[in-house]
Order: sequence, then C-alpha cells, then structure tokens
Amino acid sequence: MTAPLEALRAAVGAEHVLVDADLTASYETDWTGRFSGRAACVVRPSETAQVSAVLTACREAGVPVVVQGGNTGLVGGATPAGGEVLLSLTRLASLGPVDVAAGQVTAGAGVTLAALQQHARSAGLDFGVDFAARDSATVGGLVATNAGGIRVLRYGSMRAQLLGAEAVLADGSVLSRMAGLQKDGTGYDLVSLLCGSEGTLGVVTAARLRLVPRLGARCVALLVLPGVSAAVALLPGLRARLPSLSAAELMFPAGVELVRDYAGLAAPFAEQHPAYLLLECIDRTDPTDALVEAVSEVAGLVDATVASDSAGQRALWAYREQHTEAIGAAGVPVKLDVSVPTGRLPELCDRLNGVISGVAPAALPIVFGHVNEGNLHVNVLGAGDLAEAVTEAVLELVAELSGSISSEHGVGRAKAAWLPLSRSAAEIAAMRAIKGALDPAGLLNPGVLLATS
Ligand code: 2HG
Ligand code: ZN
Repeated sequence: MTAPLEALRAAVGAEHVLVDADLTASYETDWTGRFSGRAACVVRPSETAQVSAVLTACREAGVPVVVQGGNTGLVGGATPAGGEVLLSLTRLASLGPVDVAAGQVTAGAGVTLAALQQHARSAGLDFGVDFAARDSATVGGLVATNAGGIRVLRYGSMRAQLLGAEAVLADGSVLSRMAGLQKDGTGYDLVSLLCGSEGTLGVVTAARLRLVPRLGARCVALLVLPGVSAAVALLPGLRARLPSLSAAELMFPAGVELVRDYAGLAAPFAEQHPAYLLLECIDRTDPTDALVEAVSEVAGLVDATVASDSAGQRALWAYREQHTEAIGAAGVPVKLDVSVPTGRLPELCDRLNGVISGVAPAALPIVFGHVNEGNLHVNVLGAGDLAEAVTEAVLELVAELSGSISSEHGVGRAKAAWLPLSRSAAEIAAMRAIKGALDPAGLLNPGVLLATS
C-alpha cells in the first residue's frame, strides 16, 4: 500500500501534506511517549469537503487512516501503528456564533477546549466539560473519546453536551445533524454512536454543543480524610446540600509528593495524610459559606483548607492538575483509567496496591481520580517489562468489581486486547457488525478499540 500523495496534495494543498520525518515527528508519538509509529504522511485539511476528499483517496488506494486532534490522548488511539495516513484535524478550527437563545454553539473538530470555553464565556455562557489538557485537547477528540474530566459530577460527560455532529464516513459521504434539536425521535442516534467510537466509524469534523450558564463565584476546599471510604461516604450528603458542587477529586500522598517535587509546591498540610479530597463549588453568588458549613459537618474530617480567592484556588488545583505532567516527567507510565460502581471504590483502592506489587514488586503506583464516578487514574511507574502483566492484573480486578477498563480516555490501542473484560461477546459482535457496515474495508483507525488480531 502506498499513500496516494498526489491525490492528497490535490485535496488539501501540497503544503498540508507532510512527509519529511522532521515535520511529521510531533504527530507520531502520543503524549505519554508510550505509543509511536511512522505515518506514511500527515494530512492537514481545513474543511469538511477536504476530509471527504482525503478519505475517498485513501479508500481508493486501500490505505488506512489514523485520525488525530490535539494529540493529548493517553491510550494510543490517535498515533499510527505504522504506514497509515495521519489525518490531523487541528485546522478545522472554526467556531460559530454562540446561539444564546438555544444555549448552543457549533465548533469545528480542531477547536481546543480552552478556545471553546473562552468563546462561550464571552457570550455569558460556559461549556460543561473541563480537564487539565484544555489548551491542546480538541472538540473532535472530546467527541471521539466521550471525554469526561472534572465536571461530570455536575454536567455529565461529553455525550451529555452533544446535540449534533457532522462526520465523514469511510466512503467519503458526509453525515450532518447540526440543527441542535433537543427532541428528536427519528430513529438510531448516530451522533451518540459516533461519540466514543474513537475514530473507528467516521471522522467527526464538527459538533453542535450544549452550553451551560456562566457562574462567576467559586470556592475550593482541600479535605484531609482517613481514607477512601470516608470520601465516598460524604458524597451523598455533599451532593444533597450543595447544588453548586462541581468537582470532587481524590488524591493520595504519593501523588501529591510527586507533584510537589516536580512543581516546587509547598506542602498543603504540615503532615502527610492517607487521602485528600478536593472539592469545588461554583455558583452565581459566593458559595464559600455553604461549602464551609457542609465540610465542617463531614464525618471523619481530619483537616481542611479553603480558598475563596482565585490565587488560592489555583494553588489548591495545582496539586491535582499537575499529576499527569509530574508523572510524565518521572517516566513512561502504564496508564490505566478505570471506573467501578462508586460504592466499590474503597475495595478497589484497598486491593490495588497489592495486585500491582504482586506482579511488579518494584513498580510505583500513582493513583488519583474523580471520586463521584468511581473513576481512578492508575499510573504505574517503573513497571518495565511487566507493563502488560500490570495492565492485566489491574483490569482483571476492575472487571471482578463490575467496573470499566476505560472510563474516560478511550480504549485506543492500549486496552483493545482487554475489551472482553468490560464488554460481552454479544456486545462486541454488535460493535463489529456496526464497524463492518460503516467501514467495510477497515480503513479507519485499525487496531483502535476493536483489536485486529
Ligand atoms: C485527569 O483526570 C486526566 O487529569 C488524566 O484524565 C489522567 O494522567 C492521567 O492518568
Ligand atoms: Zn481524568
């Protein structure tokens, strides 16, 4: 298979077909450094018709395509295995005017999350998904992975924000459902199907997105707790008392110390403690009193610090948001993103370290996550040759607890072999039937989500 370079140049302009290794290198390795492969070329279309022409050319040449947005994915879902045409969507960066009447906006796949947030805020609204990679992660990637992040507790994940999408299928045809209808009972929900499909069913080129009210007043608290059980136990009360609760993030001393060393941060408390819970309330009027009152009644609370000014809030968030970078600076981790029913989170945490040290005694687990959704980010440093064994052991534990092997990052290439731990044979057969119907030649993101062998 040879990439159809002439047809690709005709489709997007010669300057947007990158072949030199110097120019393609930054697209060929994922954020973690764990996944990389040489692409036949990188193609950078700027509009939907060009994406269609690219897919048509690739289909005619029988060359597979890997789709990439901001390249912040953590599961090897947007990096080539070798020989594919890499379709970069960052130039599809148009943002439509905010539709204040509907509370919606249309965003191109290449719009960054930060640009989308800024755009919504300039019209007095906001976007309901947020996470640390906001400056690089793009709308197309958020849709493709059904991204979650820190606001799921309040607004749901990406699928809950998605009112429409435009996508190019493997045969070059364009699906467009962009009216933003909030009620639409006309059959299969193709938009929702594309969400979380990780580029395997079609290339999402734009999205119609729900916006949420912009709330200007916030308060952040960092709680010290005796353990994960206390964190899970206090959530129902906090959710009931604090409608403004917008984040509940779990951290442990190993991660906080790693972040402090990496970023040169002061200790949050005089001593280390078993578990930390970062809470954020966002409201129209200052939520500090409500948060302080709710926190003061938390059973088992060991200590707490509260920030109602933005510098103090940024300082508390830094302990949480710098985890990924601090871990990346320490090495190439085995990165697992799992969830269990929230009530089983304490059991997962209790057993996790034993399971990891059972297969890789010298490895260092750094764990943190989104407690409301029972979602843990299990990063294992120093696993070396035992990376697969660690992955298998952790994912089997998660499956035993009725959990998901991929909570919000996608399955990618990293977890494709373990999909049967989270999906039944009947479900995988249905997924393969859909894939076969929409992409019969298997050209879109082969090996991602559904293993090829
Ligand atoms: C987060 O919650 C992201 O910060 C990244 O999902 C998690 O690096 C990770 O493992
Ligand atoms: Zn996360």
